[in-house]
Amino acid sequence: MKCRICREKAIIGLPQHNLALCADHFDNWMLKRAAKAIDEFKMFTKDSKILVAVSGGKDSLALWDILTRLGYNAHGLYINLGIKENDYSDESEELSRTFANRIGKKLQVVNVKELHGMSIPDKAYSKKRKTCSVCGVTKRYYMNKTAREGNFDVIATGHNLDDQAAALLGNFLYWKFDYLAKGAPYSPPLRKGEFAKAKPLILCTEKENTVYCLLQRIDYIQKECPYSKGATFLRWKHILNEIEENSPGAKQAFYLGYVKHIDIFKVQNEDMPDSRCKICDTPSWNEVCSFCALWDLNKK
Ligand code: Q46
Ligand code: ZN
Ligand code: ZN
Repeated sequence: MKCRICREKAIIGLPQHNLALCADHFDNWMLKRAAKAIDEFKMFTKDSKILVAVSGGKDSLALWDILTRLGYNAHGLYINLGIKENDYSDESEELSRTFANRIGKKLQVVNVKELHGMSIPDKAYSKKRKTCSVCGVTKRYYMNKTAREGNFDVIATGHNLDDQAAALLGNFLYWKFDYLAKGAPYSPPLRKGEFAKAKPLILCTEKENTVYCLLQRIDYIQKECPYSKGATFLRWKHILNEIEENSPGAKQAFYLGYVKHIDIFKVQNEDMPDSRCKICDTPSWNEVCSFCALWDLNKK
């Protein structure tokens, strides 16, 4: 297999693009893929202040690296969830800090247990709630808070094409309209106090992000979060991989086709009240937002 551009030995085949590339041309191609997504979906500009949600995994570290190399003003935020299993949280924090030092960028760290006296899994147990739901509410809150306090313009996350397409398949199968309205590559803020969310690596696959990290010698956490992705999600991924193998490009066509028609699902979000949480003053449907209720801030 030879690189389509220079005819040297290719290190990766990209059948969905009818392409094979050597290390140098693949590296260049990844930068262009991210730049294309940023421009095509009007995510941000070189003047924007970007907060990258860093988990220590390959997707978010590849994203931070690519944005920095493209000349964007991107700072990192790492949220330590206090997950002890497999030393997951401490190890991913360490890798995120090491990477931030390497690229000379600022990494802000929020430690949930230090702030609230309890880790995410312990909170979930005490509230009899699913760990990922407690995690989601908490991460969202701290991402918005950090963005607000640091005067950021946009929050960028490392979502890749495989994960987005698998989530989309699951949401379509069960017609989850709420989620179908939220899968865009770029979501502008709906109200004051909220932030735009961008997914610059949305055109890149998991494999591409992994190869990028290997080539750039980015040390990322290889373990999955112990609470991650149930069997159902992995099944959707597996099914899409089978389809992709026989029809290269199907995964991207599936996701981009949805993006083109996403407005069909948006109707439900139109009448958002402009109410705010009486404790933290962030936009909220209820008097007390889900974060303040979860962490019992209304009782203090
Ligand atoms: S980090 Fe948090 Fe994920 Fe782990 S606890 Fe669940 S939501 S799986 S992206
Ligand atoms: Zn080449
Ligand atoms: Zn609140």
